[in-house]
Amino acid sequence: MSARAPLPILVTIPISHYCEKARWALDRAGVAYEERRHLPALHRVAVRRAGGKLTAPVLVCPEGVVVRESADIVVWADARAAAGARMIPADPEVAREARALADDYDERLGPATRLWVYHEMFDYPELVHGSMTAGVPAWQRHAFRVGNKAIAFAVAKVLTVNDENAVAAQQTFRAIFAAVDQRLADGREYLVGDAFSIADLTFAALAAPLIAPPEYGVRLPTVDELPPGMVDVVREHRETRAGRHALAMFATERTRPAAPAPVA
Ligand SMILES: N[C@@H](CCC(=O)N[C@@H](CS)C(=O)NCC(=O)O)C(=O)O
Repeated sequence: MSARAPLPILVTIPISHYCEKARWALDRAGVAYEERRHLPALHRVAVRRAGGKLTAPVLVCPEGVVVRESADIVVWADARAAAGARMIPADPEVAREARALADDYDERLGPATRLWVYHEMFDYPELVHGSMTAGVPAWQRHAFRVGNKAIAFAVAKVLTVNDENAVAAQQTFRAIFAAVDQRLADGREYLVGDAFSIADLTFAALAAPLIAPPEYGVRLPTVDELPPGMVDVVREHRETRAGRHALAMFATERTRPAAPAPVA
């Protein structure tokens, strides 16, 4: 009887939208992996041990390769995907356009939605308790119960979460949504070319805090559960063309995992 081959390990912060992007790409490619989940701030030890720098996700492949950026994890997964599940378009010109859009969402949309959500959720730890702690080791679940304020302060300091930056973040994501709205105005089904690509995946994953998709890899608060400062903004963004596109990508393209349950 042969032993099961070791699986790639994905080190994550379960609620993180960059980590959702990596899970989505691996799930879509049908790659089985083991997810090791950690609380923000506490993730740094695991990320460093895995050979990463400071941020999650990090993918550690059985052959020793370490992939430290979510965009590179998408490329790694894409190389293992069946023809109908590819995320990098075959045509080099289309691929260039899709990757340029994805890079822009990585640089501007992801940080903006994250900062805004941390700002709005700061006083509501009980709302994110489930998504923050889903699948993390038991001692971290306990740490969140007793130390969620300290963790929130640490994250707020690293990300410079304050009122002024929350306003700027909202301007950034509104501008990106407006540009995506415009791109989709001709009725196209996908952001680039005629198939789902890294551009749709990256936009939808990093827009998730503004659209609360039910298919997200961990359970997010529903729209009706959101705090007062968020609910109207989320309702508004779900109704935009860009928001509807992101919701549709989650509904139709967010393949469920081939992976075993996360290891606690
Ligand atoms: N460019 C990175 C960004 C990832 C990122 O910012 N991850 C966040 C979680 S949403 C993180 O680990 N932040 C914690 C920290 O910087 O300490 C990628 O695409 O993988």
